[in-house]
Amino acid sequence: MITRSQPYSLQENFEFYIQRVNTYLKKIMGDNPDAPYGLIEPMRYAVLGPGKRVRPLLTYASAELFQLDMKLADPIATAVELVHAYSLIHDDLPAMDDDDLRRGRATTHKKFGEAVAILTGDALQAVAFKVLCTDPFLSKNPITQIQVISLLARVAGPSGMVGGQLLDLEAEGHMIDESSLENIHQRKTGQLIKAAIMMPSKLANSSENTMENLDKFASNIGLVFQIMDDLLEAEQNTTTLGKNAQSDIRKEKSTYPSLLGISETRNRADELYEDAMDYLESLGENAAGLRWVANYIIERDR
Ligand code: GRG
Repeated sequence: MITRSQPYSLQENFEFYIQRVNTYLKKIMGDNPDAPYGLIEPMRYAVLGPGKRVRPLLTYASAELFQLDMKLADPIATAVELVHAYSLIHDDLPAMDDDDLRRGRATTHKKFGEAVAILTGDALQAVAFKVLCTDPFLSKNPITQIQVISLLARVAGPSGMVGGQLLDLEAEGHMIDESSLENIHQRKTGQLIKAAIMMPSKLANSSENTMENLDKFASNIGLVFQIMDDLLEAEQNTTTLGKNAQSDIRKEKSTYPSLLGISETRNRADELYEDAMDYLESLGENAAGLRWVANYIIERDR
């Protein structure tokens, strides 16, 4: 029988979950005994910095929806954050977005050098998959464990995040239409966010209807996340964001604000958010955590 082992619901105490994933991330960072210190230090720097932990929060909220034991959610939340941390390191590299500020601090390549930053990203991606493959709780059901691992591999790979990054690079300096931009955003950002929500569903016996509604919610909220990222970058200052505002303009990237203007972009995010909320409607009270994180995503200021 699967039980809840956490004392709080997410919407009542999201900080509990942030602490929970941070504890797990710290433990995992200390769990590479043969790795050179020259790699451990930048790995810790990139992972344990002050990120918002939105993806882990979505994983825990989704686990709440399915009333899963949170011990099953820990490795998923950790793995998704490790893949995210790796993608930020590589995204900031000179060959990519060439940014020097991330989470209010020097980017990993600025602090440790470019070669070490590349290797740090590579190492984090491998550690993410090691966590999922070796976790004792997930390993109790190898079939669902493989489903979780496959989903993360798919969204992180050439059809997902890496493919999205390539399309994003190719689009620099060109004006693209809204559907091409949505395709890039979904691959580059949306799919990992969606996976953070859908991976716990692989461990639950849920109806087709629940899965369909959750899937649509997850697609919408993944896109809302990146549209809000575009909007914040256009409107917010560098200090609040902890990364360079206006970086998209410098790179001549198409963004929702550059295509639609600020107020239409806000409307688009609101519409997608409202639809996302409608999809959650049928999922009942246990979806309260997902509602809370979705609301945070659209209300956030950084
Ligand atoms: C293999 C060369 C190579 C690249 C990997 C870099 C990459 C593929 C993909 C980049 C995907 C990417 C970084 C998308 C941006 C997503 C985004 C909005 C990041 C910011 O997320 P937040 O706001 O950050 O959650 P914090 O710092 O709070 O964790």
